[in-house]
Amino acid sequence: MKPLVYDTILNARKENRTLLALLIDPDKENWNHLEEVIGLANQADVDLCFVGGSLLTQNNLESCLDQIRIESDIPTVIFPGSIQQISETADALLFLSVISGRNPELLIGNHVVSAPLLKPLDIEIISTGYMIIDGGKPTTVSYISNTHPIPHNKPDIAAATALAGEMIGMKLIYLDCGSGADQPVSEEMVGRVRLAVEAPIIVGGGIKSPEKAAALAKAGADVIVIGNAFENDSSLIASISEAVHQAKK
Ligand code: 1GP
Repeated sequence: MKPLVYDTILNARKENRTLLALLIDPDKENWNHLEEVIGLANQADVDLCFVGGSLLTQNNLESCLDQIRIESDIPTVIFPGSIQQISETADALLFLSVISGRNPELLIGNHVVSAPLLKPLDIEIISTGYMIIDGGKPTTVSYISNTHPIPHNKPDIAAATALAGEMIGMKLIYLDCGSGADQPVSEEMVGRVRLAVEAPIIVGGGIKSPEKAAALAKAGADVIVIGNAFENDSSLIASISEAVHQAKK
């Protein structure tokens, strides 16, 4: 039996290791490329496979999860952009509350609608305080969420928001500049959030190099999430995986 995804992340945190998550947007991948990417992720010991997107216009979530399951043992985690993105084929689902924003639907409304649908499913639900950080340009998530991102240079706001999320009971904190952001979350912000909370911290959005991934891991990220950079250049999977896994050694 596979270990629970949350336990995997918590153990990494306790052992001072950072995990790498490959983000697959089921709308964007063409299937041949997906096979290659999953093969490279297997070889590079990628730890988690996040699946989802802020705006999915095709109905590919289920087939994408199926394909990953056939070709890999990497645990799959739904990173839902909407309440339509639910499937029992995944190992876990991030139950996201957009705590950086003040949109009641994304703080509790969608949760009320989706909780009864999730309850009967055999899937691990992980409550996650999701924080959208300004990454230099509007991203799909900042537009679709109808919220203001936390300014890039305001680590204190990020730390206070993460602390509030943890006090409310959220088990993970996710700092995200959004898919394809010009600049990722700063090391300073990750460091401030690290000092503020005990909960594991996920960092994503706009990370494109092994150096940046390693720097964010050293600053305190427990999981680094990368989508676009791997989609554009799958050879980065091996080098970024090594950089993330070695960062705290
Ligand atoms: C976005 O954190 C993810 O929600 C990953 O972003 O696609 O820019 O790597 P990228």
